[in-house]
Amino acid sequence: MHLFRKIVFSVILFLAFFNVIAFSESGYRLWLRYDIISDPVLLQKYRNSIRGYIYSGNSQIINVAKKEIMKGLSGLLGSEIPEISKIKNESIILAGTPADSKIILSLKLAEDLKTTGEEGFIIRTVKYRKTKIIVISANTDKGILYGTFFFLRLLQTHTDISNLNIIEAPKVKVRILNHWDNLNRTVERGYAGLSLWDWDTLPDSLPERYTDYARTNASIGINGTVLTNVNANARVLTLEYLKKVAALANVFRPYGIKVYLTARFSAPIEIGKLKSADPLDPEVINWWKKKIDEIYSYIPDFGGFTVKANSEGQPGPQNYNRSHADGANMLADALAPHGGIVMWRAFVYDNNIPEDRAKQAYNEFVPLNGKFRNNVLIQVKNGPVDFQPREPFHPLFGAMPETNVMPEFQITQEYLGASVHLVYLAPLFEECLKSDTYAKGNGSLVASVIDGSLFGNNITAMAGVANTGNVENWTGHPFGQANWYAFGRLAWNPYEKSETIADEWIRMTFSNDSDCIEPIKKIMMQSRENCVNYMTPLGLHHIMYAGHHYGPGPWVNRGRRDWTSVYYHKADSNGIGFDRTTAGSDAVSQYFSPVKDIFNNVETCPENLLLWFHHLPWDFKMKSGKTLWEEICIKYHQGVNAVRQMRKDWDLMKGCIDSQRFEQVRELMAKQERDATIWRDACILYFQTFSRRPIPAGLEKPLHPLDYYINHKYSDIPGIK
Ligand code: GCV
Repeated sequence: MHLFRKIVFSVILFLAFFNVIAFSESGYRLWLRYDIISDPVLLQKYRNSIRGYIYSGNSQIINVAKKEIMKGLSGLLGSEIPEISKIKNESIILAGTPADSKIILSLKLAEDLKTTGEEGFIIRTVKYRKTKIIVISANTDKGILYGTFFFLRLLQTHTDISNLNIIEAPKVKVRILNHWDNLNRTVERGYAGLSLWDWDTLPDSLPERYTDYARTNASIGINGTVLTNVNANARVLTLEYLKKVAALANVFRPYGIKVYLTARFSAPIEIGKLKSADPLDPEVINWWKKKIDEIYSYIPDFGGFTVKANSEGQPGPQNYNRSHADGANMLADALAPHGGIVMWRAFVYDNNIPEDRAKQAYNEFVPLNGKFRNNVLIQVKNGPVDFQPREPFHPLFGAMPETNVMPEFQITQEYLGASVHLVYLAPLFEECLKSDTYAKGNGSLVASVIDGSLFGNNITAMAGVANTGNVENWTGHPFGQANWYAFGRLAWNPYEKSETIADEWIRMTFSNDSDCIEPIKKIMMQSRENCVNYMTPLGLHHIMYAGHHYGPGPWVNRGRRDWTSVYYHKADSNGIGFDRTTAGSDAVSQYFSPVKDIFNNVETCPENLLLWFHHLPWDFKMKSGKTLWEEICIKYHQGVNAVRQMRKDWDLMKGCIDSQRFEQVRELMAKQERDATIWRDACILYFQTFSRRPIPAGLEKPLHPLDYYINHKYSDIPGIK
């Protein structure tokens, strides 16, 4: 290294070790920060093990993998690591497919590579001549790219790399973000600024952020992105927009990411000037075929469509008395010759049907089991209502054995505090994925439905509604980044543990110091339960402020019945909760036994879902010995107290991370406590109008009367009007 650079580098290192300078960081780099390894002993070990790299192959993907290893190594090891052309005696990284590298071919990895498929990889320490080298190999260049990011993660998380033997392959084929982004750059349920896609300046202007978006996603294995809102605008399918979409696809392609769009079902009328959008009308069929051929002429690897049809006012096949299968199959047939897929959403419910909303998707879709084409997936939200802080898993998981079913998780925090509340969502995702559906007896986890292992599906997928926007740190709340990260990691491996994911993320995003990791992990791991407690404890759900869903609104009783809170909590002078037992709406019967029986029986129903399934008297005796009313009050208080504790715990993290992100989180936590308290007091006061019981002794009294909360406006919350 040049002497001057060496000196500068040593000074920085010295200052960093002694925490002399309060680094400030915007968060833009997410978990790909690649700052120098802070442990000098480990740094030296890594330097000794990596003296150069060779990447065989010459595709766009290999080129970006090479760029990444160069960037990653030079940052993490603090000096440029040379790309070399031949191995002499040094420790190096050798990356490539057996087809591209004779040395790798000679290593006889063929057996292991049989298990890694199109996107998996092997990372192995092998002896080559007289020295140890690290091999990253795969069947495809994409596998090499994923292996590269995985390897860098090992360094970022300070893992011992002296004897590596890693074989990885994704368990889910399509790992995809859904952007609810509109063409005018507003984002439905977006709390992090405007849409990332600047449609006005596309296709000519391609800012670096597009590439960083692709890099970031590739680093966690995300391989698809639906650019547009499911409440779709047909205009994105016009030539003007297809050129813009193609420009984005060109940026994303080298990172293994395909673009997808939302298809507005009435597009043949709106932009095709047809009279109908009937999926069985030959003119309509032909219009879509031509449109799809046109899309592929601009974007040869276009992924396909996500469709919201006959849901919340969106048009769909039922407008023509056709079924969801008729609609989905019509699009699927036109996409099939190009290898495209349809992700058809099952988020359907109708206020005119007097049936429990939680039952409607199952009722509509189960009769269609087996009627969808092979390239159709039914996209099912994790729970039967709508991304609540806690819901039981959706009964459609396991109920359509001859249909491809994929989950949709919400990364953006529509119902969990937007970009203000620190809520780590991986435990919520994990709770759903690890639920046992019993569809084929004990051990039929949701994860096994969606990875295709339970029913042997030909195609598998997992979607997450993105929380990204054009704010500097991408997600608004610095911890919102963890939810994006966790989604990607769980889509790659739905059996992964949320705690492991948190550990990785903290190390890469904040610090590898265990004094920082453990307290931050504790904050993250408890945060979802805290949120449930101060918003919707014991199975309460959908009692949010009408429209924006940020604050409490248990009193909401106007407008569409199935959008009111009173529809869901059913509080009255006798008690509270939605009776979905066999004696009530019978939603429990949509689950396989014994899940059905467990939920149905008040004695065995998990208390955290009690009021989801049961309407119970205020004096119902809980396991704690308290009455239901007392327990509700206690839970709301526990939620707020936990946020207070979290603030104290965070304050101790000063010095662990840069001052900018530290202060930002600190300020957000203050708001979170304020608004969690509003949730607590508003809900307790409102429910007290029915329970007519005192708030148990020892609990804080509400700060204001109920009216104050009913009239409260949330003026300082990004994305909330
Ligand atoms: C994109 C909920 C949200 C809507 C969203 C809808 C959906 O109802 O409030 O904003 O629309 O879900 O998932 O389609």
